[in-house]
Amino acid sequence: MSIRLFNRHSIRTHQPLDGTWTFLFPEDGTALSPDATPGDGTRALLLATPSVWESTPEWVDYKGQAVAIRRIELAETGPLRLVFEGVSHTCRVFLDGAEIGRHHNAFTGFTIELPEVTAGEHELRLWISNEHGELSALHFSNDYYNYGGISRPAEVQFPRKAVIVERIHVTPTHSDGSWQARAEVTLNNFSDQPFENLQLKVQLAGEARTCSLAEVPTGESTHRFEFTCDDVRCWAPDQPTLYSVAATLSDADGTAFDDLWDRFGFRTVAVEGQNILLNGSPLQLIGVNRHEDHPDFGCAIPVEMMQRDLAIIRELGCNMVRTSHYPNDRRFLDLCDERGILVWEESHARGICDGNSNHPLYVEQTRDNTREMVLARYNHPAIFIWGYLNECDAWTEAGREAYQVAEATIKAVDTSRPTTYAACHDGKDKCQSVPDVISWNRYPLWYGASSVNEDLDKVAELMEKNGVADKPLILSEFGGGAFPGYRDHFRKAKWSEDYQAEILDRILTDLLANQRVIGAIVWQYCDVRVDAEWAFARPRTMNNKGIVDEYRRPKLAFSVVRKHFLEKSKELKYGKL
Ligand code: ADA
Repeated sequence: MSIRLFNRHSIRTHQPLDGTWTFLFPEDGTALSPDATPGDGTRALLLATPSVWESTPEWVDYKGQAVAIRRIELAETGPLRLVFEGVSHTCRVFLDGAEIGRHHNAFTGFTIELPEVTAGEHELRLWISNEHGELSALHFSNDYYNYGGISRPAEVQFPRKAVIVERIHVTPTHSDGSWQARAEVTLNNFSDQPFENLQLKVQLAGEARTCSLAEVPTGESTHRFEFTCDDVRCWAPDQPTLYSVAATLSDADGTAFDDLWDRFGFRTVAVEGQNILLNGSPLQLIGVNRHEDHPDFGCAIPVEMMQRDLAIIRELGCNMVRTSHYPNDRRFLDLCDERGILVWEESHARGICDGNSNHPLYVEQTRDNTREMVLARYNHPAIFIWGYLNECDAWTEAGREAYQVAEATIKAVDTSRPTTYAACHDGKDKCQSVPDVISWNRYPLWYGASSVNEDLDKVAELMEKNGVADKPLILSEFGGGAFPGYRDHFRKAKWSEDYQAEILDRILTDLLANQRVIGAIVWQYCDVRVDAEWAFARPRTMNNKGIVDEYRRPKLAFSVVRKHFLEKSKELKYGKL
């Protein structure tokens, strides 16, 4: 399995780390030492990855620690790089018993570089925990489920030297009738010595630039290249044209020894007054909130299922998807780039308030997760906005700090896209001046009796009071629950498919006619598993507000939303530059 949907290297060799790992679980309790061995107080399970252990009947409810073991082979002594796109949710990595890395958070990837590993077989071990508590401020008992396992693809790379192309960030701009692109190439020298006399070549949309590097110091170093690009087509939802960028490292004699390829699109995003402009023209967003969740796969959604989700989302008439409430698998973002589906990509957080925001790691983990999201996902043209801290404590000291840190972390890496967060705490919210775009989660006719127009009046009042009335406004969540198959045409009781369909009809009729709101994002695409502690308000221990159920079978509301979105789509026009 490939960690992306296109080739990223023609020189650097790599092998998937997917396939069978031996997972060990404790016989009793939930604690397990990283050096646990089969049989010694443990129970073993062969698990093909990417996957989550909840996809097996025996471990379907397990919250605890596990150890995953497999062997890797090196044909020659040399540098080694391990790439994990997502381990859920906290892990420590060991090679031949020695700890070589750690990572927190299921939804961002991490890498481990070793300058020299000897040829032959080695044991790779991951200690993994999906527990709630001291390890994580962001993964706790929530309105979605925190799974355990190697949930996204992984690979081992064999760089020829201990200096590699780490990443390329491409920023397209448009002026005087032509496209320009800035490529920032970051090198990673993971040895303890500088490398001397190297060459770095960048190819972008058919143009090439080369520079000589007298010295590449230890750690990361970044080099900038500017391109003017004639005869390129812009990326737009109805014309999702993608281009390649590649960076190649060579010795002074021109022998190439490392490369990295990525994809990007020529398009601009800007905020102007109450609008978000894509290629200079105002965007109107119609979409769904989607969790990565499926009864058979947990959060480890196979690429075939991602394609199916996007086909259903397209069929619904959407032009965007919000990755509520965490950074999504990059293969999903690749699919969105290719299909022209706009993405609100969000760093990991949902409802961190009251007790949860006292966690000592809250701000630090928010910063790390947000930074990892932006660094790894910078080039996706489909991402038009970064989100963070959905419904968190925007009124406490810790909360305000987290909001400011998330915003600053994004802007330190990327000023080419706007930012937002989904608010819900009415008069208490004190962070509305922080993001570029205002978003509100409202549940008219579900949690309250008010109509969407009454709710929008309330939002307008809050925006005025907070001094943000001139910013763009998105309704980032609205909807209601329906127990799949429960029909109640006459009474239309709460939890019936009929009631859900009716309220979405009423909400969308008013919302899509409202000129002030530039985005309508239904909560939510599909029903999802939630933590057992949420069962009191969540029949089936599922969040049942999906307009398709957990197996993607449409509820009555599906055709209602589709009717409104298809009608609205007729008005949509996308700017081209
Ligand atoms: C919130 C939250 C969602 C979900 C929703 C609901 O707005 O952002 O994650 O919990 O409420 O279903 O009540």
